[in-house]
Amino acid sequence: MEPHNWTDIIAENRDVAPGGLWRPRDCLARHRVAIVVPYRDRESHLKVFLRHMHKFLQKQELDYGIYIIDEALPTRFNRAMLMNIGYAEASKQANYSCYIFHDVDLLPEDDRNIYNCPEQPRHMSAAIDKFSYKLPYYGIFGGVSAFKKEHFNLINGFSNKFFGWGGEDDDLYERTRFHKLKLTRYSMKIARYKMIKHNNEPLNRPNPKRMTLLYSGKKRFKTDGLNSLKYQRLDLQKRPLYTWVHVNITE
Ligand code: UD2
Ligand code: MN
Repeated sequence: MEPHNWTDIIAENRDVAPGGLWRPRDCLARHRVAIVVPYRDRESHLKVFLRHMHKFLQKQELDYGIYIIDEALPTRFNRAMLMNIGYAEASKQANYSCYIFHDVDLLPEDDRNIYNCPEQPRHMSAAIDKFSYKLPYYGIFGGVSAFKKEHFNLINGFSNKFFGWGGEDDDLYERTRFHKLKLTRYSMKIARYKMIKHNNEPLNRPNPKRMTLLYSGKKRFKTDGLNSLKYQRLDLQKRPLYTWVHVNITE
C-alpha cells in the first residue's frame, strides 16, 4: 500500500466533523454507532484504516464516531481494557446505541457488511484473508465485534485482566454465551476483511497466563469488567478524523 500523509487524508474527508464524527445530511439514521479501536504505535495502519473506514461507513449512511484508544507506555498492551475504556469514553460524548469494537488492521471488503447492531451480538470479521477467508474455529470473537449498548452492559464488557496477546476474545465469547446471548455472523461472502501485515509487538507478546485466565474467567464475569474498570485519562482530543483518547493503565 502506498504511503499517505495526514494532510491529504484530512483533505479527502472534509465532511467529517472534528472527533471523527459524521452523519447523513438528508435522513435521520436509526442508530448511532461508536467505532472503538484499541491502539498503540500503529500510525501506518491508522492512516489506511481511516481512509478506508470513513468512506465505507458513509456509504452506509450511518451516524457514527471513531474513537482511538491509545495506551501509554510502558504497560503491556491490554486490548480488552482499551475496549472498555472506549465504551466508557464514547458514551460520555454521545448517546450511542451501538458499539463496534474494531482492530485497527482490519478493513471490511464488502459494502453489504452493515455496521449496525442487530438484535444479538455480531462477530463481523468472520472471513479474513490471513486465514484464507475461513473461520478458524466456531467461537472466535476477535477482530471486529458489534454489541447493542444494553448487551455490552449485560455482559459487563470485556475482562480487564488480559495483558499481552490473546485470550480476551475467547473470554468475550464465554461472557456472551453465559448471558444466553447468541453470536451471529453475516455469510462468509459478506464478512470479508483484509488484515494489514504486521509483526507482534514486544509489549503484545502472547500472554503465558491467558489459558489459566480464560478457564477461570466465569467466576469473574460479575466482578471483572465495566464495573471494575480503572484508568487514568491523560488526554482527549477531537482530531480531524477521530477522537483520540490517551490513557494510562496499570497491571
Ligand atoms: C488477533 C485477533 C485480535 C485479538 C488478538 C489477541 C482476529 C482477527 N484478531 O489479532 O482481535 O483478539 O488476536 O489479543 O481475530 N494493537 C496496537 N498496537 C500494539 C498491539 C495491538 O494498536 O502494539 C491493536 C491493534 O488495533 C491490533 C489489535 O490491537 O489490530 C490486535 O493486536 P494484533 O493485531 O497484534 O493481534 P492479532 O492480529 O493476532
Ligand atoms: Mn492483527
